Amino acid sequence: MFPRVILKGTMIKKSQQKKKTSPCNYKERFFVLDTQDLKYSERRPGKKPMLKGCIELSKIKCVEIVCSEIPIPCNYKYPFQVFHNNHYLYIFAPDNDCRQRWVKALKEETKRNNLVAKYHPNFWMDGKWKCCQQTEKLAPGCHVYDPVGYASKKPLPQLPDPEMGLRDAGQMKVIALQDYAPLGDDDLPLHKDKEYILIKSSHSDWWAVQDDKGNTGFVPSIYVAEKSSNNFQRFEWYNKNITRGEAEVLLMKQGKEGSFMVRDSRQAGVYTVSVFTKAAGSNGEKNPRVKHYQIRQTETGEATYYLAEKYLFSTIPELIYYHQHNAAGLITRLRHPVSQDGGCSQDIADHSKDQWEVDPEELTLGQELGSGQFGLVLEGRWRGKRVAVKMVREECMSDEEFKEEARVMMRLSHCKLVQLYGVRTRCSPMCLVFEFMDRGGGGGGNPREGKKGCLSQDTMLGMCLDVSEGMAYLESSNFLHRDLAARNCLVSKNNEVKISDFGMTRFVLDDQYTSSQCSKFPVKWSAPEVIKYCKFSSKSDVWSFGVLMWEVYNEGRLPYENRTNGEVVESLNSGLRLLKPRLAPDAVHQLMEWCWKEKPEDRPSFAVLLHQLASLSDL
Ligand code: 4IP
Ligand code: ZN
Repeated sequence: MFPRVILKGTMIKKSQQKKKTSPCNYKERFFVLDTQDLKYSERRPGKKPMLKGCIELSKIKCVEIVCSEIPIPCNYKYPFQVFHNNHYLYIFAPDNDCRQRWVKALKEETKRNNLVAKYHPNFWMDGKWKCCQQTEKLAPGCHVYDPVGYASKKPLPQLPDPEMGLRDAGQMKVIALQDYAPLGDDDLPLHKDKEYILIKSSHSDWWAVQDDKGNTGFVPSIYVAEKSSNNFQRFEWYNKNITRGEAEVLLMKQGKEGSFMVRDSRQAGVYTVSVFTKAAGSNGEKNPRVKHYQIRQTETGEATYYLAEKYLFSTIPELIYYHQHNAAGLITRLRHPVSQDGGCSQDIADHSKDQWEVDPEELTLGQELGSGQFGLVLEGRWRGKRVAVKMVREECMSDEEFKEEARVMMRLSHCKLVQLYGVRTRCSPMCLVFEFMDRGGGGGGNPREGKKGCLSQDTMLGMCLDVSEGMAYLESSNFLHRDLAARNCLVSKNNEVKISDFGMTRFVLDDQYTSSQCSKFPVKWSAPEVIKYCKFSSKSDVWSFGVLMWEVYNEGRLPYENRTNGEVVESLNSGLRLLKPRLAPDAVHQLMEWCWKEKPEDRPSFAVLLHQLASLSDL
């Protein structure tokens, strides 16, 4: 019922400088982390502490230490970062232990969030990122983000014997798996992802290494890995001595969509990814099975590893990390690592269920309204309200994942979004209970169903405004739609539009729909970076919004009507775009073109689009 306190303590924070005019300062604050928020207050002698800031944990997208050579301008010297709501909060801990405690606890509480794939290991300073020199504060990160901090789970070994001298061991290179702050005078600090020369590895716990400035010292051997070899023993998804058959047994036993492991293939030096799926087989029937994919390697180049499709990576952990977030040709995303000894990691606590569980007694089902991505849609009644109930066919949806996310989705509430009221998971089939959209007598339609020539300029602009309003809300909530299109919007009888199915594509199990190379993928609504790298962002939603505006001003015509997906990709690559709809005023067409800029950062945000559309409607 009440949030539980996890950590508290005094640290220094840098002002987040949310506005251009915000001052840059460092203030001592009393921080409290509980199961819901990270709060900080000012302590005033003899008075109650005054709350200065509160960050909802669900809004946090990255927590990591900051590695920097710059002198720290305050008394506490161990910085870490919290990236949330598009702001970077830098906090300085008094010592390394304290910093590790906070980072670990914060990572633990946020690991199921919509996290960044990459982050910036160094500070944002004087208008640029010290790590990668990018000059946009919200530019994507330059280092792979580790949401759990696997390496840090391991305890440190006993300190090295000072008598143990440094001797030459050749020119083998190692890479730091994480930062290490020296404990003794003989140690060398490590900076994650930096290269070091290995000088001596005869002692198994402490290795002597040399950094790029020629400094030498000891570091814990578990904190570094040989550069060339595939050293990924430390990952819980890697099972060394396990056969194909044993892997199948273990994964079938888990029986969870997307349970996976990496194992040695029979061919020496080759690795295989084994993954469990319930998705329908080629005959359309539900078919629980384990699929095996060999990790392949190209002959040349820096990044050489790939799995199903040619997304190339320079290391296997990077490849696995990518496929943990993108199916990209696999039957399913790699969802739950399974290890020989530990079983499957992470299950959500049961108590969180009740918040969104719909009591079957309160729900009555009525006539059929249509069918959607996950199965039939029925009309229903729930707590005196008319509702739309989506029945979910089991093989269509990754239900465990969805249940985790339902909590977040129910918190999204806006008059331009079709509200999710709750989920019924305890009976089969699972069903999702949504707000009902009344369109006259019908069951709620979409903008494409309107009769040609019926829509006035005001109506069309109004529809675009409604959608931009809903999307601006999603954008500010850091939530991506990923499949914005007229078909996913509903129109009420007074032509008010609401957005539906936001975020739902993440739970679709049909590979034909989730891989950009496949037939059902909505290529015609997708930004180039989504087609090429499955890179979703608010700005890729903006691209889709441009296509939606085009649909509205063509009164529901299909974009690129007679062209195949392949042809569309080709013409986008050569810089061509959809043509100006006859009914669209120049100003509206200019907005569409703005949404279709090649580079995501050149496209407007939804906040800007909303503002622009609103000013057109005032004319
Ligand atoms: C304030 O400066 C404080 O540093 C605030 O921190 C900070 O808010 C403000 O940043 C900054 O303008 P002054 O006290 O000199 O006005 P605190 O609330 O801890 O005192 P953050 O957002 O960093 O907590 P802006 O960007 O919010 O203005
Ligand atoms: Zn960077």
